[in-house]
Amino acid sequence: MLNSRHTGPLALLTLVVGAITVAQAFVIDWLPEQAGEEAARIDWLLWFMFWVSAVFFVLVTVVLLYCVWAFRAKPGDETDGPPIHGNTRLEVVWTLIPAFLLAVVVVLAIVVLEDNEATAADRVKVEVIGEQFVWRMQYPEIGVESGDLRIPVDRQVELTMRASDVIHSFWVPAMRVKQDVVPGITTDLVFTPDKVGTYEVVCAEVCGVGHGVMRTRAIVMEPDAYAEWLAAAQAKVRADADQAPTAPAGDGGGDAEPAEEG
Ligand SMILES: [Cu+2]
Repeated sequence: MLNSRHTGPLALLTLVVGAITVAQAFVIDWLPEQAGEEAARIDWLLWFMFWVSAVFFVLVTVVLLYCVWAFRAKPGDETDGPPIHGNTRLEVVWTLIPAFLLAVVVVLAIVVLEDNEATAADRVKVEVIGEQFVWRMQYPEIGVESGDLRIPVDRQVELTMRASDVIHSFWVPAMRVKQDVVPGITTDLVFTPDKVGTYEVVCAEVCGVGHGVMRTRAIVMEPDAYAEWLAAAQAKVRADADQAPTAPAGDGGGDAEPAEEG
């Protein structure tokens, strides 16, 4: 059992390692800003797992460091340690505790994912095509295509995603959502932006030499501004269609051929 001469140094070491662990969690700004409803839930789960891990990290580190120092061999001591076969009670305890914690995390993760993936009736639907090395956003109901993802604030977005060549991954760090985009199948991603602004969209699956530049923007707009943009984009599509019926629709990225005038 723990000898009283160990308690002082152990307590001190626990304070030091604990303080460093807690400090780095607060001093360093680990996560990007949150811009969607899902982000708070994901971050809550992340920090929950962090703090549980932190407790055990401190415990294990303190015991390890202290044992290395307190029970080191004396110079010239060449003897073996006592023969220990095992300790059933200890092994049961150190199996049950992690198993319990893992079960808790699994349940919490299921709850968070259920919440994050629940769809709202009035969601905005956008189709996303991933191809080496661009993202194309299509608004099928109105025939608009855009290089940026433009979406209204405080309304859920559902992305229906396809890849035209290799596997990509659609990632919006500020929304804390990421989903693979895979040739031959359709994948979905839902999120609810709750802050107006421009956020990065990143391809998170190595997809070829241009993978690093396969980025675009998610532009979260006030509902009025979004409606205006949508109307303008739609008007442009109609005007283009009147002039050249086969011209690709779009704003940014889509209109490679100059429209024929006159
Ligand atoms: Cu990619």
